[in-house]
Amino acid sequence: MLTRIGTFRRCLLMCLVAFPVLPVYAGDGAVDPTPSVQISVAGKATPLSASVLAGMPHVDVTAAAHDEVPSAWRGVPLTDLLVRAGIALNKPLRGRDLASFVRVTAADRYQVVFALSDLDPTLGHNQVLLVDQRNGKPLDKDGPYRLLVPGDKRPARWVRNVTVIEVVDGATSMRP
Ligand SMILES: Nc1nc2c(c(=O)[nH]1)N[C@H]1C(S)=C(S)[C@@H](COP(=O)(O)O)O[C@H]1N2
Ligand SMILES: [Mo]
Repeated sequence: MLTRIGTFRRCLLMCLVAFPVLPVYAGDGAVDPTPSVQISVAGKATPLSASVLAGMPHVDVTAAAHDEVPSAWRGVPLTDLLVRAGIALNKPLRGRDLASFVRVTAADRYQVVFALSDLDPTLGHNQVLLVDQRNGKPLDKDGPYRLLVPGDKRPARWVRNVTVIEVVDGATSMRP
């Protein structure tokens, strides 16, 4: 018959087998091969490393969530990231691209979407930034990347801890 302590030990052993605690080897730190944000267009994923993101042109915006004191945010325009991933937002969208949407996913699986056409400067021209700095410092628990939509009346689309940005073809009736 199993004693109480015997059952406990068996449980402990089963937990260790089911959820092994593996050491995470971080490498020598010279190169970070981990993609920081993944951009995916029509199912084809392009990882964007932290160094590539850091090297892209940043813009500054002052904005406040809820009734907070406004913060100075710095980030990369979402349109620039999409152009880099092959979406031609540097000219007016046409045809079935007008039925595409952009889905942003966070580490906690929170998701929001934007119509691609709302990001087109010749149409909705909604300013959306992928921010990596707040008041001159990296984002801590909300980062390393957060979406900022300064024109929104409440910060529900200010997605914290962004991991994936996808462009999805939403057309159901147009020819390819
Ligand atoms: N990843 C993630 N981002 C998120 C949310 C969330 O649940 N998960 N909530 C959103 C909502 S509804 C709001 S109001 C703001 C809150 O941001 P704050 O905590 O900085 O005020 O974050 C937004 N971003
Ligand atoms: Mo919210």
